[in-house]
Amino acid sequence: MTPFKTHSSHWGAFSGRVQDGALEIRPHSGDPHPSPLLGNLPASADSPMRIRRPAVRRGWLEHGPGAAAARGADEFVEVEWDEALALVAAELRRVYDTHGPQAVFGGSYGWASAGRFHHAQSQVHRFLNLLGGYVKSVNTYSSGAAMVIMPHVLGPYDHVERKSVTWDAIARSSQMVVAFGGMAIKNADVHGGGNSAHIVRDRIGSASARGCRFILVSPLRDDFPPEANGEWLSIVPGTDVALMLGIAHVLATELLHDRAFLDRYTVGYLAFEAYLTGASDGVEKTPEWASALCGIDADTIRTLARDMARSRTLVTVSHSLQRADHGEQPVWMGIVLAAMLGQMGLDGGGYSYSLGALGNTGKHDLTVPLPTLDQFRNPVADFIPVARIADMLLQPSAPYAYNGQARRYPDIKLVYWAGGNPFHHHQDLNRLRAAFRRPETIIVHETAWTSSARHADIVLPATTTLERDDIGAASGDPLMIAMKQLIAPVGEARDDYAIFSGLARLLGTAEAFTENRSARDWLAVLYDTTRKALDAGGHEAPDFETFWARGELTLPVKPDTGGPARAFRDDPHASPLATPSGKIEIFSQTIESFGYEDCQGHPRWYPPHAEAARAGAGADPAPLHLVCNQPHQRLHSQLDYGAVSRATKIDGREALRIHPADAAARGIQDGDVVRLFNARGSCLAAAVLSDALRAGVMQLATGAWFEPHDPTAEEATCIHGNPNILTRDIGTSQLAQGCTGQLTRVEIERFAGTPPPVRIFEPIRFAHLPSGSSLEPRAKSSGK
Ligand SMILES: Nc1nc2c(c(=O)[nH]1)N[C@H]1C(S)=C(S)[C@@H](COP(=O)(O)OP(=O)(O)OC[C@H]3O[C@@H](n4cnc5c(=O)[nH]c(N)nc54)[C@H](O)[C@@H]3O)O[C@H]1N2
Ligand SMILES: Nc1nc2c(c(=O)[nH]1)N[C@H]1C(S)=C(S)[C@@H](COP(=O)(O)OP(=O)(O)OC[C@H]3O[C@@H](n4cnc5c(=O)[nH]c(N)nc54)[C@H](O)[C@@H]3O)O[C@H]1N2
Ligand SMILES: [Mo]
Repeated sequence: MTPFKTHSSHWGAFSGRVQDGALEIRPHSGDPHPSPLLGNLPASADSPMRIRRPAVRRGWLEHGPGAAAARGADEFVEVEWDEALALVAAELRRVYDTHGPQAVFGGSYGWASAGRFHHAQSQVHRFLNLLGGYVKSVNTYSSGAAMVIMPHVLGPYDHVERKSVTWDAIARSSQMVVAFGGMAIKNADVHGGGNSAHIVRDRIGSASARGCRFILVSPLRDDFPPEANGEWLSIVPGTDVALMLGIAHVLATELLHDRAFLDRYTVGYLAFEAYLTGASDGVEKTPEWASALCGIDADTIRTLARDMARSRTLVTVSHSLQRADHGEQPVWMGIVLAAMLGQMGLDGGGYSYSLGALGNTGKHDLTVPLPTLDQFRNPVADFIPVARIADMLLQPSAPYAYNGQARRYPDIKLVYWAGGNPFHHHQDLNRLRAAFRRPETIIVHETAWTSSARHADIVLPATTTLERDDIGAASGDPLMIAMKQLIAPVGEARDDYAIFSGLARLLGTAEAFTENRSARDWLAVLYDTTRKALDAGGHEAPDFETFWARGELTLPVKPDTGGPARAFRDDPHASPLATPSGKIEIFSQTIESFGYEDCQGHPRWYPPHAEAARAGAGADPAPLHLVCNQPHQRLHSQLDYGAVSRATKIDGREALRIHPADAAARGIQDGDVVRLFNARGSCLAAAVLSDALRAGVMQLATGAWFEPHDPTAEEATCIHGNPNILTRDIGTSQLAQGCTGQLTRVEIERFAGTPPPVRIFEPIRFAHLPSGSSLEPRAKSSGK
């Protein structure tokens, strides 16, 4: 019998072994609710989707670097590693020498895999920094709007709003949790870097058993676990700010708001109240006004407001709410609502951003630092807000606004991606396809033939964590795990570290990049940061070999003291917020001074953008809301070819949930293949009728691998069911320029005729160049 070895992943800690040729996985014994997503993992060992050898796009081999309409439609040619590394090194040298580091985009956004050393982003950034740097990206697709507005109004992101409220406090003290966007249990299944104990379900269950009410504000009924015994307020997507304003109006007019708290801890309430009452714009934000927008009746809003004022109430705002038009507003308005209730800093009350979206948020902080690879300094100052990638590639040097700055897009010649899938994460994929035709060269390290790999020029096969040793650790997770290699590298796949080391040797930066250490040497070196801190804190601090042999180590956590919100409440002078005023900014002079019409001095209701007309659509070109949320069956696009994800497909197609009334109006039945379309594109999916949705709302999770029916078409249809062919590629506002992919509007019809079969998971067919043809790229073309 092969022994089990410890390992970890974004879905949780586990141990694994190969038995009779098959990978067997057993969740960590200490995990009360292991994630079903672990079931996708075995596919990464032997799927035909794994990239087995380096491959180069045929057109790039034949014509050299340059803008290329064929990207995404061309064939690939498999090459030897030596050849691939030589091509990449020569191309990097050419671009750095001719155009400088500001022509290289190395943002490389994405989740990659757990593991502190083989973390793809750290590796690619360290590597590119030694070559002279790269244009980076700032903020995330997760919380692009929140990360920019928070520092203006509440303090640095990930400080007050995510460090103050724990699950223990909720289980102990909350009487009401009003969750805008819910706390879908599927989301807490994952945490970047690891999640060794899935506790959210139990904590919600014990709070509920104690009598805490959980109010779900969402267009979907299943955005709470059953343990919450939740009360569902079925809201029109994109209208939470209107509902919050309606609640605030009741609090203000019935004098249920905490004036003493507002005076002591906030600035600008009166300017906001003038908006609430209509004194400043002529529109009173009554519950009736709110109801007409958000679809929740006025009396329910009134009762909710009164209940919130009389209970120990926690307001939570999900990531999803701000991944939409004017996404800054619900984040800010949620803070204002909580401030009016006056409970910030009280046990189980106040405000928490994105609680429930990731498994470790709301757990206790660690007291020791985690092992972290130094990425060195990036000499290039230029950056883009992460979701502006297509704008950047399509409009070099075009001006844009961001957080008070007047900026211009850089002119990018080379794109380097390791550990992310832009053809998963970005919006309006037809526009992204056009953008990806522009650079001279695109290099991707991938484990699998994702759509991003298929749109690259040079694809280098990376190992997954199963094929290497690493250290698993994540913020908020007390277990550090020895991630031991479980299987041999698949095909000729190499670790990202080995790939970059090979390139660094050709480019003369090997000594600095590797510091003459093997991967195993690095693990011991990185581990030592944590070991030293443990030792200094008087904790057990085993040496690396002891940790490795044991397989895991429990790290110390901070006590539950109420975090920065409690400190601020206890003494706002000694522990001010890191905002310009040191207080909660209900009115922000800084934001007002930017002069943006789409994000002004205090939170407001901004109507959503209208949809453009499209041929074939009725009077309203896109009458239905489409919620494009996170998938329960996988993490983003990762392992969409795994068993758990594929079991949820219908004839290989992604399932779309539609309300029975909307289906009936269009003659759509359960299991039908449907076509969704709007002004940007179209996709097929398989209809599932469900009354867990508000009528007028459909839901298609992200992550089905993009499969264009005709990869050469100007406007491609995705026949697999990727919603990002439909979403809009615009920023949240000029303030944050965040991703707005969560919501879009569409029309839907039954697909007439025989639907094309989904073939995205069939093995790639490689081209074979005629013998004697040179692998050296010919004379390079002129570029754009
Ligand atoms: N419409 C819409 N779009 C969205 C969202 C939405 O709500 N709606 N949500 C957004 C959010 S919040 C996020 S975070 C993004 C997620 O977007 P991404 O993080 O880009 O998505 P992943 O599928 O996790 O991509 C990670 C990639 O890294 C690869 N990988 C894994 N391990 C390794 C490794 O060791 N080395 C290398 N080289 N590669 C590796 C995987 O195969 C995978 O392709 O999507 C965003 N997109
Ligand atoms: N299983 C799984 N878990 C994940 C991920 C994954 O890919 N798979 N991704 C992880 C990542 S990277 C992130 S950033 C987090 C994201 O965390 P979130 O952004 O919070 O997650 P989503 O599932 O996209 O959205 C949560 C819910 O918000 C609701 N919602 C959508 N629009 C509105 C609206 O306008 N108003 C209201 N009130 N509700 C609305 C939807 O019904 C949706 O189910 O999830 C993490 N967890
Ligand atoms: Mo995310």
